[in-house]
Amino acid sequence: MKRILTYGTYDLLHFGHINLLKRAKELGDHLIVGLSTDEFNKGKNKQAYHSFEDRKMILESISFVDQVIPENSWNQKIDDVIKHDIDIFVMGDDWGGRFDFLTKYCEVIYLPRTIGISTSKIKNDLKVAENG
Ligand code: C2G
Repeated sequence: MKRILTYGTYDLLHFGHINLLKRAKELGDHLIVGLSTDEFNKGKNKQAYHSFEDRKMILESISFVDQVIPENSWNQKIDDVIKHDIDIFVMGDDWGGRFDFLTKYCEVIYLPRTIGISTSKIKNDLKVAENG
């Protein structure tokens, strides 16, 4: 039973997010997502469109997401890896190297980001479309 952990804001869910979660789940049997709280997002200079509760409900509806836990600090990853008995920590490679400190506790894999999509691109494209 391989247990996988990843983190993110997952706002305005798009195919880049789904590609990441799908590939993460394919690495094991149980996928846990640490979902950034609205408070934590402030620290990431992100203002999510959907609230934490709504983003959580959306993620929980994805068949290959097994569990969603709150991410409310940069410093919870080691505790989460230990507490949830994680075998593999996965992030998109825009985070390449940033979480190598976790290699003491579990395998760390950075997966290639999906090119051409992001939540900020969606927001910008909608703004341009609206302004004509
Ligand atoms: N992602 C991706 N391809 C995209 C967009 C996002 O693979 N086109 C991946 C990111 O690399 C990340 C995950 O999808 O692994 C979630 O992305 P965000 O919601 O933007 O999360 P982020 O703000 O990067 O938060 O502690 C870690 C942070 O909470 C990560």
